[in-house]
Amino acid sequence: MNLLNDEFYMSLALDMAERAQGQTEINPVVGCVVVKDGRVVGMGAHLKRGTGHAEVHALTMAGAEAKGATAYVTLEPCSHYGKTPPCSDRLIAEGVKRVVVAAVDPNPQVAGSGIERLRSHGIEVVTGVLAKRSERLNETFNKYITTKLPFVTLKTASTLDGRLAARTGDSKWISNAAARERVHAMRHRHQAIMVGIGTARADDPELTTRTEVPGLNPIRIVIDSKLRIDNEARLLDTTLAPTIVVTTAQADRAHIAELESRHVQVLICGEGEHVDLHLAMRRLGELEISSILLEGGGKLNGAMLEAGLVDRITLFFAPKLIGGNLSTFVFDGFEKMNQAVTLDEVEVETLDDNVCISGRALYH
Ligand code: AOF
Ligand code: ZN
Repeated sequence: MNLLNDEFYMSLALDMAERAQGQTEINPVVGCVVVKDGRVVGMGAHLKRGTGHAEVHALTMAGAEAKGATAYVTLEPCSHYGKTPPCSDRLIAEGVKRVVVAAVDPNPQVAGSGIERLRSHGIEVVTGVLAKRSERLNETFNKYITTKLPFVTLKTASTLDGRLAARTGDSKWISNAAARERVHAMRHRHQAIMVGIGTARADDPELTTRTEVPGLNPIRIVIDSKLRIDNEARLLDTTLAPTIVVTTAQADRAHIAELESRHVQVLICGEGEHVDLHLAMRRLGELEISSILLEGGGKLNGAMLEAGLVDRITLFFAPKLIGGNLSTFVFDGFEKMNQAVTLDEVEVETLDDNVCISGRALYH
């Protein structure tokens, strides 16, 4: 990456976008670099929903230098009035000569119209520069803006034989320190974290982000069909982060009232024995939750997988064998191997002696 070309500046813009992952809520992460006569004259990133877009920050920094410059933007400049005015109009008004774009904005309100608008004003537009990297950074946004459903990343930390605890339930620790640190960074990057009631009762987790420097805590979601959550559970302390408990119409009314009095939001999703997970995802989407880190346990992992609701699978393996039957995925299983959920675009990484395997979930 030392050639002075479009990719050189675009990768700088992508680096900025990458560092803002986790802090833009339902908005995408976007970076922008403005270059004039061989010098960077402005840089910016979208940092918070409702505040300036990347282009606005970069153009403001560039000031008069923006005239005749090239702008590198990791996402197609917007063409609509959202919480902020259209970036394409601002680029036109500043007299930018050339715009280089990584990915097209899948938002139906934009979807190519930002690029069209620039071109119709005589601006040269180049698209697709490092597009894959930008699309990967915004995979949660890309799903949410087109479906209004949260993007679900299923994460497990298990032994090599796929167990998430010893047979007594002891699970501290399976993963090494590097893998655990990585999981906390994933919490920072997701808007919400979700567990089943089994895990909530067994581990009494806090589900906060504990990293070397402070990160953002995700909204905690507990799937609790029979409303068995303990009144003393740490998850009910909403001073740390908001908590949503998802249950069914069969749940005890007095218990619901008790949770609500502690500022826990209770969602009724389904009339039957179990939470209707499809409905739960729709309701969580309506609450503007665009990304969920699913941290199990085995039953909820199995149910979410079986329901086809998982988008990315990230599995951390420690080089240990423990036996027993506390598995990372508990469900009846598919009948034939060709029905298996497979991982697409697989990435493998070693973290000291642990291995992380990640990919997009593909259903057949
Ligand atoms: C850009 N540059 O930096 C971002 C863009 O409500 P608003 O005004 O913030 O608009 C949000 C939409 O704008 C979002 O859904 C996406 O389509 C686009 N985000 N566009 O040109 C940016 N963050
Ligand atoms: Zn914009």
